Amino acid sequence: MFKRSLVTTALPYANGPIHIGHLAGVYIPADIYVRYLRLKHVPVAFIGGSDEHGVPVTIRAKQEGITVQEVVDRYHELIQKSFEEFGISFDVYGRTTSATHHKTASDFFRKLYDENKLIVQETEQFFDEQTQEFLTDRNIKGECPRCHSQGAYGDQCEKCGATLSPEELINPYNANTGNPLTKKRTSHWYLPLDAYQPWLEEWILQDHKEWRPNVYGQCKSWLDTGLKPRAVTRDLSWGIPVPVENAEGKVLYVWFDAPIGYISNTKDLCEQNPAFGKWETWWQDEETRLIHFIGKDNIVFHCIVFPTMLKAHGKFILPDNVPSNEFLNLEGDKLSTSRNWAVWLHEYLVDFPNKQDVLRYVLTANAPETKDNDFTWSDFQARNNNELVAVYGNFVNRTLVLTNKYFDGKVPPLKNLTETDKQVLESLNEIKTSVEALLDDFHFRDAQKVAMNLARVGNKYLTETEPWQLAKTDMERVGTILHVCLQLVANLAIVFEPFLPFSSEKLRKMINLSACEWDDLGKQDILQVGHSLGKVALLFDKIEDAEIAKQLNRLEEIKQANIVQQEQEALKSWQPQPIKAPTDIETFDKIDIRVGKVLKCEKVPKSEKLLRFTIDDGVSERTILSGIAQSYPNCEVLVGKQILFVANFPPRKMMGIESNGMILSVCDADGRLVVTTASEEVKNGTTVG
Ligand code: B3M
Ligand code: ZN
Repeated sequence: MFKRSLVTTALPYANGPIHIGHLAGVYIPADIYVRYLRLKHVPVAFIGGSDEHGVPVTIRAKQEGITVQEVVDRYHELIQKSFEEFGISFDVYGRTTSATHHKTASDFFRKLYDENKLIVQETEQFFDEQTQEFLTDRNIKGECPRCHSQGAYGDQCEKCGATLSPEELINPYNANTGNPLTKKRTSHWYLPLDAYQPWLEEWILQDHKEWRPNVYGQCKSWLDTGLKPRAVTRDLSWGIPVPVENAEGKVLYVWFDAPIGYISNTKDLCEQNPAFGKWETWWQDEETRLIHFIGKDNIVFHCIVFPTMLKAHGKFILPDNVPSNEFLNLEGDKLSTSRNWAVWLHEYLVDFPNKQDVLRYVLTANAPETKDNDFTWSDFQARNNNELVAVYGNFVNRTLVLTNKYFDGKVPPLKNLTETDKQVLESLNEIKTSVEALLDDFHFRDAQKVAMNLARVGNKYLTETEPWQLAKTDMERVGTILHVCLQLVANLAIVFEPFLPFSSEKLRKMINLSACEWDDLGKQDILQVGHSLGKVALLFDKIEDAEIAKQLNRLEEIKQANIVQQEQEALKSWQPQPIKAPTDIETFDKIDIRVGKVLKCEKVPKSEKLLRFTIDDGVSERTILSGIAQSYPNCEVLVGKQILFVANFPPRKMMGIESNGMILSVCDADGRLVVTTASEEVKNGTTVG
């Protein structure tokens, strides 16, 4: 079987900081897994790095008015620091702008090219005549054909989540300049995925039935649809130049070079640290188990495209598993870097210093392993206060404080076990096998739950046996109870080590347990009688309501800012409606449009949209309802103004009020409705025509 594990995590684009979605979806599960393997003494290489090519970084450079190199330098450093701070224990964290990577990716392409494993195809692509550049999906924006929001990207609408192609966008334009686009022919190299379809079907659908249902299902649906050749080059200036003749202005497609980054970064690791041996052992020896941790939007690349590249190349092993999570939402909305809808790791640590493990705990407890999940600040607070503080921390603290108080901080002897004591100790029997079985299957949530249940058992035992009461009469009994509790505490320090490494280290110091031996997990005698404890401190602290309110306020401000931004987006791409089909003057004449004066204007109670107008129509007063309330939050300003209205529509009841006519208004580019009027004061009741 396998002798070693090579664990990779998706390379985040160096176009912005890292948020909780990244952590929950990829890096925490991968880190738990790797820490667990290390504790079991399985040789492992944990590979991470930044993805510094592709369009996202170039867009960021344009937005910030700095060079692309400056963007990737800035964010690579920030991302790497965040990972370190949260204890993501990479053996190497590389970058795809490194010399090693450029050479590795170039050579990879060149080998496929030389062996005729790639094909050339000419297609039409969107082109900006003014800037003389081809536009990739992410650089094209327009109106979403599904939800009709403005500013949808050529590959995806961030508003409704639809996957799009730029052809589908209504009024596509260059996202950076706002220029309209034309089509132009260009040729590219393609990986003929279709040629590998039969092999992929066997390798995935037959040989990897154990993959998570979401991963297996997505692969199956791609394969059922039928694979097509995929372009592996692009017309761009930022990236790895295509290493063949007559390819000026073309670079490797980011999704071609980025996964090769796993190989390049492994090369750098082995170069820097001889303990890891030769990189070829990690990538070319069948006894290495390759595991890719990714988010669900990366499944096709890691299960179909990259394996096909590896297969075509011929010298590499293939992934054995690709544990992929679904998405984490934030307070009910999709996380988004561009809309700043996120909890950024570097900001989190400013507000919650030293609380890395709280976030690790909550994100694992609520991990989107089988379906999309929601992160809410109230759940964060509840899990901290009710689980980490009230169960785990409380149990540990009571145990250690009582041991200090009654036994001078030394492990007391175990005497005359009762049935309860035995039952509690027996709960240790299963812990190792059950946590291991879950972790081996990538069920991190459930594994952490098992660990937490051990703390629950301890907490309940302590509460029920009340050693502080017994201390008045039976010190031997108190000693036995605390002895049992201390063994649980030691087990907790071990079992939580992969999940909550900072707290486990802190706890090990408190109980004076120098090394964490996974093999000790489940043992009832980890701490010997007479063993001295260390200094006791609180393992977790309560999080107050005010801290949560602060976070919710911040999100509310972001929401408001996004609304403003979306309005500006809409203005940028606004175009007049096409002229309607021809009609005639007779048809127009049938509509009786008149001038009237607003005598009263008020909001209709319980309606968000309706305003109730009382109009002087020149003959009498009439009531007209109009759905423009959102455009006139201070509708009194309309009183005294003249407006235009349709006078001969039949009466219509809305919200129990009869409306006699229709107020005419125009819709501005940002969606605001503006009432119309004659350019000078005229008699009420005069007609338009
Ligand atoms: N940078 C996309 C992403 O961050 C991409 C992953 C590359 S993994 C080889 O979702
Ligand atoms: Zn949409």
